[in-house]
Amino acid sequence: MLKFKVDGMTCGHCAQTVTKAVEALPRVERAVVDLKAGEVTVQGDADEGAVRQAIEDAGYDVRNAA
Ligand SMILES: [Cu+2]
Repeated sequence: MLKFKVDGMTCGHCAQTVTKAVEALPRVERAVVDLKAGEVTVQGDADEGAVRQAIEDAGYDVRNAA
């Protein structure tokens, strides 16, 4: 499981965008966005760099692994 602190997610639409982008990656079982905490939890065996990149490409800032 991977966990990231992500800046810029403000609403349900953002959560949906990030969830879709991350779940499109290989070896991701599920992505869960916690809007209040500004966190994204990724279940599965995904590559950390690939997840980070997908979130950045979707337009959000990954601060660090939470
Ligand atoms: Cu939004």
